[in-house]
Amino acid sequence: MNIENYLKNWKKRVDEKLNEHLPSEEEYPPLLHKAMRYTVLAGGKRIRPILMLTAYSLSGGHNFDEIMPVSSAIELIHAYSLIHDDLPAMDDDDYRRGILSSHKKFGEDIAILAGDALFSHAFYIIAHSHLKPILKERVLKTLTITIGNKGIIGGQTEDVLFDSSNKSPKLLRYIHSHKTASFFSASCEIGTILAGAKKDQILAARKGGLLMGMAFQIQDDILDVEGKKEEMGKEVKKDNNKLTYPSIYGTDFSKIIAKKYSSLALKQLKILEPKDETFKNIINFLIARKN
Ligand code: GRG
Repeated sequence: MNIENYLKNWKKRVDEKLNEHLPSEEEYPPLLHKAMRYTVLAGGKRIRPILMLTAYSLSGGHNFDEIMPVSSAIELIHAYSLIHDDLPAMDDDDYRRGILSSHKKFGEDIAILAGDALFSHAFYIIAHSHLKPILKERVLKTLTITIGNKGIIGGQTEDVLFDSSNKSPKLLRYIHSHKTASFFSASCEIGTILAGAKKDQILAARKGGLLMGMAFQIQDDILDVEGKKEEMGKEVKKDNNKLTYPSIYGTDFSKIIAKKYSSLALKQLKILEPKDETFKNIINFLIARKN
């Protein structure tokens, strides 16, 4: 399998759906809708929706039209987190996905509102999808725990509160597993739920996704040290004072830790792909990526 083509083909399909699911700029109020579309449609790897779709397909799901709204919702929530993460009160980033970040383009007020609107629109899309009520309920339970105080927001809270002077590996694991890996975990898990997979497959997707997300965030930390602005689409060396894997372990050992998480992830995900290597290829792609 050519993983680049696999990701490119899914990204195209995810992008088409996102374009459909987002409100048009003509709808009132136009500036809000312009800002919502701006960050979402600026690019991005669409890795979370693709993980959901891959887990769904490997678990025997085939009704993609029915489940695409959930993949759009996942990407809208991700875009919302990026907009808020870039704000001066958080990471203070001027660029995202190769263009000005939302608050630089539209001002902080509109960027905050665009993020908020993407968040609620994600749930609007799921509520109006044609999924069976029981599936909607299970998806919402997984998604809301993942993005809330016990998930991404909890992780981000500790991320903004502690800097690299705090050398606690436990705190670092909490931050990375919550602010980033939890969303990978939920994306994989939701794919299996939507396919009606068995309990052991759902659990494997949840655990494997979490381990993959850890490897992904460690690579993200490494790219902040070693990456190039042009490839990353945003400033690099921004995490100098942050609590990251390189700040505790250095970049070389961080690479070894990322590989370890990748192989642990693969062990879990093997249950979903006894004869397939899609997740294996995705993981290898993610830890070798340059953006
Ligand atoms: C409740 C979702 C939510 C957010 C509120 C702002 C915030 C709290 C959390 C920030 C979480 C965050 C942005 C973590 C960093 C994760 C990360 C490495 C993002 C980059 O993801 P990629 O590489 O980006 O998939 P693209 O642009 O390819 O989509």
